[in-house]
Amino acid sequence: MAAAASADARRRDGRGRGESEAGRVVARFGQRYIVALDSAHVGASAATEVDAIGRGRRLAIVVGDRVHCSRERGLHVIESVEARRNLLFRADANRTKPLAANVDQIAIVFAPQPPPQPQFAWRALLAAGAAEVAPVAILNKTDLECDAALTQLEELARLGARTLRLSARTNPQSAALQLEQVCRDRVTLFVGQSGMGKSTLLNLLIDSQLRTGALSRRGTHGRQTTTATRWFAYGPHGAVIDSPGFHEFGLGHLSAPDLAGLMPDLAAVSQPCRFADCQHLEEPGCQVRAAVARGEIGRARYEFYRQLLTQACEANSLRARR
Ligand SMILES: Nc1nc2c(ncn2[C@@H]2O[C@H](COP(=O)(O)OP(=O)(O)OP(=O)(O)O)[C@@H](O)[C@H]2O)c(=O)[nH]1
Ligand SMILES: [Mg+2]
Ligand SMILES: [Zn+2]
Repeated sequence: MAAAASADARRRDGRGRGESEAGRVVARFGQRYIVALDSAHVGASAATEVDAIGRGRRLAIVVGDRVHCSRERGLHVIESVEARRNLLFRADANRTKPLAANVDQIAIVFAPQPPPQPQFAWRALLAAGAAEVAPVAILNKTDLECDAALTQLEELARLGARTLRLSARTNPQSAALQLEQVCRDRVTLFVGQSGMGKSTLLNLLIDSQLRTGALSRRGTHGRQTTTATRWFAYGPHGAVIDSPGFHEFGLGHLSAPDLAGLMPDLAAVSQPCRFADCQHLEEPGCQVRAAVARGEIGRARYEFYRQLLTQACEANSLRARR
């Protein structure tokens, strides 16, 4: 069975570069990748994870990609990337970078300490909506005083996220059980600002011991403990992905009209605006602004929408100029 499966996974590479093996990109370090060859799922041996490079710099390769590799002088070379189901982006200063591909759900991890930015979770919810993946909001460190964080968790539930309250430190067994139920048979991308406990939570689920803040504080200079996104097979059908803490999801690929549709509180306004193409800015007869004035939509959420709209317009005009 195993031999047949791996023989199936091999095929002649169309460019005549010899045997081609299918696999999954599980990590990326600059221009180098780690690929778990499909044979790894059968034997579950670490030896079937191989180092690889991409064929040419133009081939965009992301953690989570399904790829086909050839072998050249002992080195695996990624020749092609299969079409992705979805792709998520993170944003740094002025650049947007791919984060991971082919995920089923996003686990947004936050905690009372370090103080979370509400906009991180808001942006994550939009990114999830745009990629058509389910959001799960996880409040970790419930052993700390967490009234404000609980309020945020309730808000995220109203905005459509499934929610969990966990303490990896004081109640690891319950945390593991709840995570297992959420992550089983699915591909779950764990995201959140640095120090929220993503790696600590993942250590409850998988065999590898990921570095966490407490273990590696000595000797590290940066603020992030996890430095690279990493895919781990979880059971026969699922995977969990650890990612380094980052500030925000990249949403520049969304068009202005998409934004309000992806915010459930704005989309829920029952009356249509006077103009069908209303951007909910200064237009007369805007029902979104009316709902803000009545207190049905929070001012912070509306300001967040305006900020995203400005960013989307800037990204669009940048694209148009290229
Ligand atoms: N009090 C408390 N501390 C926790 C809990 N879970 C994790 N921590 C601590 O929070 C710190 C950060 O944990 P990490 O798992 O490294 O956080 P991370 O989100 O992976 O951080 P980055 O890799 O930098 O993005 C460590 O000191 C953990 O021991 C918890 O449930 N309660
Ligand atoms: Mg980490
Ligand atoms: Zn409007």
